[in-house]
Amino acid sequence: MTDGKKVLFSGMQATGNLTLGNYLGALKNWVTLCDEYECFYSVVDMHSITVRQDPAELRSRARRLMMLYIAAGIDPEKNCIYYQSHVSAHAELAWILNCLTYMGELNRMTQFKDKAAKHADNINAGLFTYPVLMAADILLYQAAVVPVGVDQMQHLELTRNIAERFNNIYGDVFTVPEAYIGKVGAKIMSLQDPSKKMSKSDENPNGSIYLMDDPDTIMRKFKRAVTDSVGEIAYRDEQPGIKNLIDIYSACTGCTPQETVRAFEGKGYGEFKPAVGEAVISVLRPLQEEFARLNKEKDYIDSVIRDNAEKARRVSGKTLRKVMRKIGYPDRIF
Ligand code: ATP
Ligand code: LTN
Repeated sequence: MTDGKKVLFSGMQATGNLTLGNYLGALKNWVTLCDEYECFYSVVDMHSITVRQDPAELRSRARRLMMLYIAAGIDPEKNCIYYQSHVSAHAELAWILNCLTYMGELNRMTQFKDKAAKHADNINAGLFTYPVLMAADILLYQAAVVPVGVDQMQHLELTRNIAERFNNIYGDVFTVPEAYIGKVGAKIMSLQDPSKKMSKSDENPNGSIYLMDDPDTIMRKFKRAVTDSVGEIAYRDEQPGIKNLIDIYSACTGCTPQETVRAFEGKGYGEFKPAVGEAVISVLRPLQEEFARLNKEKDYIDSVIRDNAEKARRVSGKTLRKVMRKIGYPDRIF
C-alpha cells in the first residue's frame, strides 16, 4: 500500500493493433481507477516474445501502446506506466517463482494449450511459463486488485496459489491479489461474428474496429455489421449482433442499453447502424487527435518512460530484495 491506497496492477501486450474492445473493456476503465487505487499499468513486452516477433515491429508497437495509454487519458503523473522489459525485477522474480510452480499447474492452463496449437512450430518454454511471469508482474507491486478479462482468470488464480504457497513457506511477503471486475463488464463482440469476442488477433479486419481506424472505415464496418432478419432493435440474446451494437452505442454515449433501445424504438437497422458508427467516431476522434499530438512530443514521451520506469524499479526492488533474503540468496555486502 502506498499513499494509503491499495495497489492495482494490469498490463497489455503490444501484439496487434488495439481494438474498440480493448478500449471499452479495459483502457477506458483504467483511466478513472487512479482516484481509488495506486495504479501500475505495464506494456508487457517480455510476454510478447513468447511468440516470434519482428524486432523493429515490436519496438514500434510497444511505443505506440505506451502513447495510447496516455492518449486514452491515463495520466502518467498519477499512474505508473512503464515497459516491463525496463524493470529487471520481473525476470528475476519470475525465475524464483518458476521454482515454486509445478509443471502440473502450468499444464492445466488453457491459454497455453490454445497458443501451442496456434504456434505449433514454436512451443517454447517461455510460452509454457508465461503465467509465472504474469504472477511476478502482479506480486512485485503487492497489488491487491487486478483488472483482467475472464480469459485471464485462470492465470490470476495461479498467481494467488503461488503467492499463498510462498507466504506459507517463507512468511507473509506477498499480498494475495483479487480480480477486479469493473462496473461495466463490457464484452464487445466481433462485428462479423457476434458469437466471438472482438479481438486484435482476428484475421478478418472487418470484425474489429481498430483505435486508429479513420471515420470512413469505421462507418463502413458498422454498415456491414452482421445482424439478423428480425428487424427490431431489442436487447436480447436471440439477436446477438444487435445486442452488441446496443452495447457499443451505450458504452460510447454513457446511456444504459434500455435507454438506447428506447431512443431507437420503431427505427430500422439502416438508421441504427450509422448512429452507432457516429457514436464510435466521436469517442475515437479525441483519442486519435491526442495520439497524433503525442507522436510529435518525443522528448515528453521519453521522459515519461524514464521517470515511470524509475518508480517501477524502486517499488518492485523493495519486494524483490525481501524475497531474495527470505529464500536464502547471499546478502549483498557491497
Ligand atoms: P489477442 O487477440 O491478442 O488475444 P485481445 O484483443 O483479446 O488480444 P488482450 O491483450 O487479451 O486482448 O486483452 C487486453 C485487455 O483488453 C484485457 O483486459 C481484456 O479483458 C480486454 N479486452 C480484449 N478484448 C475485449 C473485448 N472484445 N471486449 C472487452 N474487453 C476486451
Ligand atoms: N496476460 C495478460 C497481460 C498481462 C497482465 C499481467 C494482465 C501480463 N501481465 C499482469 C494483468 C496483470 C493478457 O494477455 N491480457
